[in-house]
Amino acid sequence: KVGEKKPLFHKGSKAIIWGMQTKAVQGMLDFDFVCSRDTPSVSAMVYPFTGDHKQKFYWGHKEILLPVYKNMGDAMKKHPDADIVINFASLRSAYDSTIETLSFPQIRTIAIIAEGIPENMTRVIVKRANEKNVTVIGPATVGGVKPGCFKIGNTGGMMDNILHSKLYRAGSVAYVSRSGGMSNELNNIISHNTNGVYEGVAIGGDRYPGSTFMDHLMRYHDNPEVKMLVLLGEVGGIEEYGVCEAIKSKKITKPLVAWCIGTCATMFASDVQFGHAGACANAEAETATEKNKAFVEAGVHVPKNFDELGEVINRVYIKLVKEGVIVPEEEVPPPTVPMDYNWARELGLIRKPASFMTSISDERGQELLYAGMPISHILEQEMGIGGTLSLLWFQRRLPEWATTFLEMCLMVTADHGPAVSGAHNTIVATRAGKDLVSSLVSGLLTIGDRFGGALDGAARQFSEAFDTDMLPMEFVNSMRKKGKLIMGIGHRVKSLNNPDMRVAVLKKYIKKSFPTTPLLDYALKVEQITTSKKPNLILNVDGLIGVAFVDLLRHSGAFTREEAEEYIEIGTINGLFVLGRSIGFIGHHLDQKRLKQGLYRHPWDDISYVMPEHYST
Ligand code: Q5B
Repeated sequence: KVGEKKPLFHKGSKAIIWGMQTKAVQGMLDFDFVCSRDTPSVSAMVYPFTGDHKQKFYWGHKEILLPVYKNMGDAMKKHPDADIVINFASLRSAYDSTIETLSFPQIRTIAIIAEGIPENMTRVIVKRANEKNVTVIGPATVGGVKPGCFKIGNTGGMMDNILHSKLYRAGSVAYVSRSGGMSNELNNIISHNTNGVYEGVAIGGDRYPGSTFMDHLMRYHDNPEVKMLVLLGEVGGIEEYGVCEAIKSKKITKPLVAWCIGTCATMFASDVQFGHAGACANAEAETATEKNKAFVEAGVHVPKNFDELGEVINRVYIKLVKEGVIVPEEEVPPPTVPMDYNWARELGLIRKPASFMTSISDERGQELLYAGMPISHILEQEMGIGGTLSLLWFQRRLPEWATTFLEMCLMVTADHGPAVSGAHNTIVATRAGKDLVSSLVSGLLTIGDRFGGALDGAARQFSEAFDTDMLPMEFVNSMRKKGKLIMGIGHRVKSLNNPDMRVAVLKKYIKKSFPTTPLLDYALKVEQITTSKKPNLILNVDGLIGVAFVDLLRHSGAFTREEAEEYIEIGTINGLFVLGRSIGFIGHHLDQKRLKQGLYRHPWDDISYVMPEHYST
């Protein structure tokens, strides 16, 4: 099977990937590109959980599309040149998908990445694969790599590692290891002590791997391009003794450097199970120490410890160079592969001005932050809606008297019955069958200068008059002269004779709790003048909140004067009415739904139809 003449991987190898492993596929395509392959090594992906579609990948600078099939049969039919399957299925589905893969004769190699496949199932896979002459790499492996030709999935790591270990071109040393993680270390050691890796396979950490050390060593041995062999075994199993036998019987004659990791197991009083399922010595012969001894006895090049592995590999390599067995070739720089943006940013190699800025919240970490404060603290400290609003609108924690004021504003503006413009619109929209958001928005869009949206205007007009030392009477007269209404003055139904209790309650609180209220006092003097003309020209709820808010911004000590002016300038205060009244609008929407109110049509007798006279009959 594995030892057959045909190489497992070559520069034209094509694979089908089982699983939506886009990162691994992009890694393979980048590897192909840096190896100067003409075409991508991935033909298609199989993913039973979505319909057939295409996924976008990079081929160097270009974007390409790779097909994804729901059905493995379709992938095989459409890509008859693919002879490798890299199976990223989870341990639950890896068995079934591998057995299915084995039913397609075009597939000669299967890499199974999943860890934890039950051993009895692996043995069935191995048996079927052997019957069909298919090489299985894994399970529980990262795969393998043939520099300059093909890499399985995530083998070799990121591009910087691939370049560092010169995996873009072939060397003369072939290795086999159990561990996928350690195969990366071998790439590093071998590339720095020899002319590089010819091929490397990690057979996986299970007790019954799909292919064995000997399978791959013999494959390498039969390949004239491979001049020396490296084996990295580990504690557990007796595979290594087969290799020793092959050396003794001269089945393997190429120089072999070998080491079994896990020698520290002897330092423990009891048996040690290392990370891999198979990495446990069930007998003395399975210990790393015994296996290393056997290697020495068989005449293998064995370092004293893992740290010395590179030196020993280098010694053997230098000897082969001196003997002329290996002729190092001149280095040809590989093509540049554009670096993945996220990776480059992680490495700190690039910077890019953000197209989006925020300074109020951050959801990226373990806990959501409002203006830097973890949400758990906000709840623990019972900061309430007022505290939350102060963090998200003003990026600071306002004193309690201020947050209570904010909450009172939201409460008094929450609703003012169904007759006001906004609530009416919400109700009409709801009765026309609109959903909650549409109905709410329909009401909100009514808020403006005349209805509920006079808070900012009042804040601006009153503070401008106050700051320019205008007497209240001068202010009223100047507005009349300009033909402008004073924002925050006047109400349709509330007046001196029918006082607005919302305004009364709020005013009482403000006078009691605010450190000072110069603008409110000024506005009350204006109100005295306007109400003397008409009793409904009171300082209304918008006006009261508007001017009191300016007093809060200017005199709470929480804002600089510039910040206070900026908040007035950018139109902050209407937000209180918008937020508060949303509560009421939602209430009206739900109410209409609950009352099963049908489509609203305005009664004719409530509309005065005034047609131009010349059209009347
Ligand atoms: N006159 C609110 O007007 C209203 C004057 C004025 C000088 C003024 C009007 C106005 C400014 C905007 C404002 C917020 C349209 C109101 C709110 C929330 C609400 C609503 C609810 C809720 C009412 C009669 C005479 C005329 C006018 C003069 C009127 N306003 N002069 N400055 N501001 N205010 N909006 O009653 O000589 O006869 O021609 O626009 O603050 O929206 O409950 O309904 O919670 O939902 O229709 O409370 O005041 O008065 O327009 O017939 O005017 O008074 O020039 O003088 P009215 P008009 P003249 S709170």
